[in-house]
Amino acid sequence: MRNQLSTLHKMRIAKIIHNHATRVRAVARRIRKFPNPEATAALAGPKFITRLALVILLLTSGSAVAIGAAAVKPNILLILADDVGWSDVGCYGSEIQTPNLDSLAKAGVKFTQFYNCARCCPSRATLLTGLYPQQAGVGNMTDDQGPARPGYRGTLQPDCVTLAEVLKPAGYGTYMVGKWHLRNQSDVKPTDRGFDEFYGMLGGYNSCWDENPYYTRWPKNRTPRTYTSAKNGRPGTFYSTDAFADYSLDFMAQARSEKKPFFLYLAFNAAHFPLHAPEKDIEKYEQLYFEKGWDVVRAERLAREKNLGLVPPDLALTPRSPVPAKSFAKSSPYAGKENPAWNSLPEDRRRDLARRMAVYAAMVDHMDQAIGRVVNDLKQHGDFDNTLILFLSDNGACWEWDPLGFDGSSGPHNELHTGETLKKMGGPESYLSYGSGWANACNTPWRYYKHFDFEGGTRTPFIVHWPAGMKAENEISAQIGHLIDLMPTLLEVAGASYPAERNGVKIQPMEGRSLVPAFANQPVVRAAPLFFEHDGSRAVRDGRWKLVSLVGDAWELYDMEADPAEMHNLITQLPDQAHTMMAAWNAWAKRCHVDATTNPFGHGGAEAHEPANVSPQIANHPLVIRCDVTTDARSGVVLAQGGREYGYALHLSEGRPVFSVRIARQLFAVKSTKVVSGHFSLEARLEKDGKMKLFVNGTLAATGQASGLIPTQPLDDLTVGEDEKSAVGDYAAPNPLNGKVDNVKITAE
Ligand SMILES: [Ca+2]
Ligand SMILES: [Ca+2]
Repeated sequence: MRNQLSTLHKMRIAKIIHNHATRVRAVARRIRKFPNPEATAALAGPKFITRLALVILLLTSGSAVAIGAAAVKPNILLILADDVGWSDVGCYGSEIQTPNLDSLAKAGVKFTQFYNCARCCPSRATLLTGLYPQQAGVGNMTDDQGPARPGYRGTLQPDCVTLAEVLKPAGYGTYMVGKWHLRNQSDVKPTDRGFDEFYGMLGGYNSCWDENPYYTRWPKNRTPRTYTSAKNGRPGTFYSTDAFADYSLDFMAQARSEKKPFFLYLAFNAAHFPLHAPEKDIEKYEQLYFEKGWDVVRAERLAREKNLGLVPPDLALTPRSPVPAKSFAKSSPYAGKENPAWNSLPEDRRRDLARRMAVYAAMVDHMDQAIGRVVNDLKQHGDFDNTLILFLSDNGACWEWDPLGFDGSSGPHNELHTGETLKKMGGPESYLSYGSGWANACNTPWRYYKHFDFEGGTRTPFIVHWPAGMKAENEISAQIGHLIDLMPTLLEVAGASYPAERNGVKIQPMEGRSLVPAFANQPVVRAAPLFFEHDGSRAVRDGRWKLVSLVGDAWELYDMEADPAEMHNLITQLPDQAHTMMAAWNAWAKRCHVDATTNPFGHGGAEAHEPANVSPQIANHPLVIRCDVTTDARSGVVLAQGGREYGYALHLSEGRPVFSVRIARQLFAVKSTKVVSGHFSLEARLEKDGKMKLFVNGTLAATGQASGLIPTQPLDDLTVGEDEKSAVGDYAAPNPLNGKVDNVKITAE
């Protein structure tokens, strides 16, 4: 790949987001008023549910008593999947084999209307704190958007507590395994927020095959397990999902030896990109997806969902979801159009896409195998009955960034794999996503995807299993619930209390309601609607009604009982209902630091990027960076791409040019011996073996050695004359240069 960038401009792309609420209200006043339908109570669900034979044997009458029947505090196993869609688990209609989750559901409860927060970081913040993401300070990703936007600081704020922090004083051993994704520059780790032990990935996503440097053990003085990483394209003994199961068993053993009940937060990175899975699991699915394609898979999943009683029997298959014209997708020929029909694609493309989906399915399948190992361990030690097991996903399936998926790093680059190279997809040398066509299928029957507040983004499978605390037989609950409910639920089952303050700072009150009554098929009474905002998308769910908008778009209103797939917008028919919900959303936004209208970064943060023509794709490429500089300044950034984790920068320090490279947080810098000023040219090279060279006016001025090429596409875009957001080099960002930079040319070979 050759990727050149010769003209540079400022990266900030101002986004003007129109809030149509005012206009809608004006229209509303001109329309004849319809009677305002009675808002239904939280327990009201689709009528078809009542046709199911539900066998619920309470230990005694009333859920509180049922809880009390568990004389010993239950263990709590909270399992979170990553980017797994609503219909990806077998018991939610999938063809993917998940026998372990299916058997938990068979002896437990499946919720059909449970919500997350549409994206990795906000969902994790809410799950752990019981607050809306913006209240916890993580309304977007891990970028710190500054004190003017307190809802978007990128890490948990001082005025909230985590599940681990509340369960620990109640006598629990608190353990986390898996993906954290809740740290910005403050670098807060799980062990800083109440967890006794941690093993996993502090960041958002990376290889499932290479342990180093992406997976770490905290506290630092613990002896980690030893695995071998992939070599020469062949897997070693490390595969993240298996390692997570290993450490889960270790931590459960630790709790037993300390005679404590445990809280284990097991946050898989399956099935987030890069899609990586063992070949034997991929093989189960490759031919199946080639033969069926996403259109047949969508139809079959919907049929199974109807048979399982998860959706109304008359629900029609929605049209294929659109490819949002957003971020990298802006340069895609599919942007703004529906996903293409499977049969419209040529055979080689269908083979490539079938393999992508097979790797994804294999990740889900293998996650289920790992859950099976944990469940078996509980059974072997007699802990299975009194362990409350909860399973859900942090957001809907991921569309990034068009129907063909990407390769190499999150971005617009796609490779059509054919013949023998197909077999390498999913292995250690591959880095791929499966795209919006398959994501659409994984969210069947809902519309849209991860990022969005339509149901495809926010509705999660939710399975609850706890033989000692509730007796349920393949029960389905249509009660509406949300991640905010986990905090009060787990407090209740653990007999723990919500503190008034943490480290002397007053804590915000919980937003959710305990789901314990729902475990006993009793209503959860909810005083307020549920609210959503992410990346400017917005939603309100209030009983049967849902108000929702795409970013910068007008509100739409849906009757979720009659139209759960959000197909028939009632906003003009029911203006009063819409108006009431808009006002509620606005009041919530004001109360909870929610700001959907402006984003100083102009994009969605750590997982999002500006359009493809802005920053070169540099992952694993030798680099040649050239430019002309005119300045009398002694310090400042000439250019930078990336930040504190990965990237490169050319900058001046005490009048001397410096070439800095950052790889997995480690800084490699070479500094010219000569002082420069006035007009001069710079050229920096990062070579295949990690050798660094810096030329000033065509003369070699410094050499050094980095650990290799930059292995991943940096999160921060290329900026000239300063280093936006986090700093690559040994200076405080943005460190602007007072001068002129011309003729920037970056070659990624
Ligand atoms: Ca996710
Ligand atoms: Ca930066």
